[in-house]
Amino acid sequence: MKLITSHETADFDALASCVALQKLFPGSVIGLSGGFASNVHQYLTLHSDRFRTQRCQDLDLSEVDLLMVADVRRRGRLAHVEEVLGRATRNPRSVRILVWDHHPCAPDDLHADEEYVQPVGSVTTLLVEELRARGTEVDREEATLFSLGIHEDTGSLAYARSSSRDAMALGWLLGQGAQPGLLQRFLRPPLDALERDLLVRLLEAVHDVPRFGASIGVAGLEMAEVPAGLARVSTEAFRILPHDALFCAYRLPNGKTHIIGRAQANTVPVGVILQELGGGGHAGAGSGVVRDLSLAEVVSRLHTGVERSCRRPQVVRDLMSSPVRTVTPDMPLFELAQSLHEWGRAGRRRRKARRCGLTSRRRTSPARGTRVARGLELHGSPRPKCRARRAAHRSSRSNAVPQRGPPSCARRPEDRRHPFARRPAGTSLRRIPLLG
Ligand SMILES: [Mn+2]
Repeated sequence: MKLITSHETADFDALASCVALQKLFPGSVIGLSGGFASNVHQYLTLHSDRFRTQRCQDLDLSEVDLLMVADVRRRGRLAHVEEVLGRATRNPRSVRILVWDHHPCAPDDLHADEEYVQPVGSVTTLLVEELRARGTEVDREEATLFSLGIHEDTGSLAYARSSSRDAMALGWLLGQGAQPGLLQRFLRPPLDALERDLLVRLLEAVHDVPRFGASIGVAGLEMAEVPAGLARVSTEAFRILPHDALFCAYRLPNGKTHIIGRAQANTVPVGVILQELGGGGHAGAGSGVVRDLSLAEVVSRLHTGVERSCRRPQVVRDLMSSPVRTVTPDMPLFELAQSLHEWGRAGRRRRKARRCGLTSRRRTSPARGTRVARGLELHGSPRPKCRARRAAHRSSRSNAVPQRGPPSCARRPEDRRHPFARRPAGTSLRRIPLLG
């Protein structure tokens, strides 16, 4: 038997890629775990006669000699075909395994005979490209289902992992008669009453991860009953909340905890964090199921995963030095320079009447102090910004100074004795009279 399968809780990308594989391998059977995302379940209720899937537990898996796996290659997410995988490990000749996937590598990846793994937004894209290359006919229903797969996994080409190949596959499918009117109905169906209640509870339960502030949120909920669309409710909460990433843990009455993670592009590696809890996914979206842990333990493990995988955002305090020291405007510069040296600080607040400002060790350095003492404060000739103008300015100054400048000012003996000559009391920094 040729068996096609995908991950548990099949989404549209999983179903579409299985159907596309069945076209490439006529006579094969689609066997899944039996769990579907709510919108896929709704779609199959209407199209079960057109796209037939079976539950693996209803199939005789001992007859499988070719196993084709789409949209997943992690063994942990393929418990429903563990019998076949175990047989392949013990006796590799008894079964061939082929894999089509677009997820990043994980430690428990299958060792397949052939692997077709490409970094595209949706694995359906890879199979649509193959169908197109072989000139296989695709009817309207198939084109619509394949479009649903690509749209769902790429967020209608809005997710960061979307590629031009996904867009080209969608364009080709439209040409084959895909019905865009059905996309909205199945991709973003309205929430039902149970899901709306859950959304309200979820929004109230979200708390910020300490040290990460409002950028990462975690929520843990005990569930008395399970609405169908946990993933949809989590996505909706993520859309409403201001967080860059959101992790929702739902502890079900059967003791399992479902975790769903969502993140903005290039912020939090959701897939990596959920991998540590036995789940998986991409940088922007992932999920997992945890058994044998209380809700508090799951939430604590999520916090630990975030701490380990994310860098805390820098805050203003990281750049500030403390304690803040102030000086009075009438403090002589040489005293300030000495204090700065003692404090080991480069910058200092400078109070001037009612205004506050900053001064620095550089501004009170001996060289500058000498210039101040000599009355050569820069307000007379500001330094030109452009390099060429600076060179011209330097040469004009080097020519002009010998004739123009008072020869005595640089040679005053008290200047040499102490570079920070005390300026007369009552004069401000910008009103130093020329000495000499
Ligand atoms: Mn996928």
